[in-house]
Amino acid sequence: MESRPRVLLLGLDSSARSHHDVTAEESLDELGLLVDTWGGEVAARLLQTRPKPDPSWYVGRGKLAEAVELARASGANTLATDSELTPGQLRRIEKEVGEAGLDLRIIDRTQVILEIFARRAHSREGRLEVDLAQAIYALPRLTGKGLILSRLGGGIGTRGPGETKLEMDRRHLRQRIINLKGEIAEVGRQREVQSRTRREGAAPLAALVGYTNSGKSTLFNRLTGADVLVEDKLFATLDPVVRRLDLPNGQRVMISDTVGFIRKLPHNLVASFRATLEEVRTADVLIHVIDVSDPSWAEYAAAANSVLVEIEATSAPVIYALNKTDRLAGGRAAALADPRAQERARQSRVVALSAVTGDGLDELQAALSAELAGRRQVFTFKVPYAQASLISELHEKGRVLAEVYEADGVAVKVEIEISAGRRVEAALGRT
Ligand SMILES: Nc1nc2c(ncn2[C@@H]2O[C@H](COP(=O)(O)OP(=O)(O)OP(=O)(O)O)[C@@H](O)[C@H]2O)c(=O)[nH]1
Ligand SMILES: [Mg+2]
Repeated sequence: MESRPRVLLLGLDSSARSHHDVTAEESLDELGLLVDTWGGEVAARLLQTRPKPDPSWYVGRGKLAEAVELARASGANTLATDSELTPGQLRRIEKEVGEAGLDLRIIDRTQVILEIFARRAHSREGRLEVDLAQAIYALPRLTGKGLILSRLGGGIGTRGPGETKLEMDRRHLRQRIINLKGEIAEVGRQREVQSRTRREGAAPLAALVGYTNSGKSTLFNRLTGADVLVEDKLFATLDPVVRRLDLPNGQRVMISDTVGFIRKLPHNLVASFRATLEEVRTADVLIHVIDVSDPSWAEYAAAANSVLVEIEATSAPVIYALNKTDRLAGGRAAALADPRAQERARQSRVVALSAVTGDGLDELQAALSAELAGRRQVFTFKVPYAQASLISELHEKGRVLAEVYEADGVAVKVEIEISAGRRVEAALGRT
């Protein structure tokens, strides 16, 4: 087994932070969790306070020298920065570190996230999307050494006349990006056809969204009896799953679990995941899961919200699920009494629960029913015996309130989604 990389975390405390951001310390803590998920261990950490990043060096040049010494002293073999480095910053830092005679791999937050995703994505589409994001990230950072390309499985081919190694690598990588985009478009078309068939006339869709590690999969498993991987790591879930859930009032919904969001999510990755997150964008209701046991939960929720804005998933109503209340001294009541929760409750439904103990799950289901109720309506049909298959369809999709067998057919009173009811109406009208 390869030994775990020993990582020095390097971050910036800049006044450029917006007011709803977490502190630089918290951000560096999160980088530590990312590094842990990535497979490394934290050897040391260093923060510099400065108004904004140094355009050439990220931290100041003096601080970088300090980092190099700290890496040497703590036996680190990797240096991870808490923000994405520009290609220029990366090159200069690598050169400086090399001149100091230290064998230190430089990696930024973006690449840590990309490598976690690369290892954890299992679906074909997910893999293609990560490959694409990595290729786009790598293109301006090629050095001509061929290292990145061999890692990406490209770089085969011949050098054109008068072409340098670097130019050839760039050309191959550009071609790879074009190919990947083509493949993704193809897979996306297939998925769209499948999901359209699945959605047509089917139950409404509720999507679990929220910051990574907030407890979405735990809640998903609780609600649906599924067995999705739950881990105290970031990005345990990458590939979306959808399951059926029958609410206590008989309403059927589809519920989806998907990738968690994170602050500073690499932009390419958001772009590539837009398609996979289609479940989220087309959902009828979003359940925004929040780890309310973290004092800074409102900042995490805000970060998750900005990803929702970025993937254009803002039209569906949101139910806030304040999770992990078993960890709060005051339990669920304390979560609901929190002014930040009350502020949200003025606009949306807010429930407090614990996915682990199951407390408050009833409230969540009731909130879901209430949110979806508007989408249902009571219809009265007379179904001729020749079309009896419609009766079982009504039972399957709706809640049958009365059913009387008469001479010329079955009189059915049913509460059902308006769109499904309209379709049955049309089917009956056709005869
Ligand atoms: N105490 C407590 N822990 C919880 C609760 N819900 C989830 N957890 C824990 O939180 C961690 C993350 O849970 P997951 O369900 O994997 O979180 P997730 O939101 O799916 O995370 P990603 O898939 O990584 O985005 C696990 O260690 C869970 O056991 C809860 O209600 N109470
Ligand atoms: Mg998960």
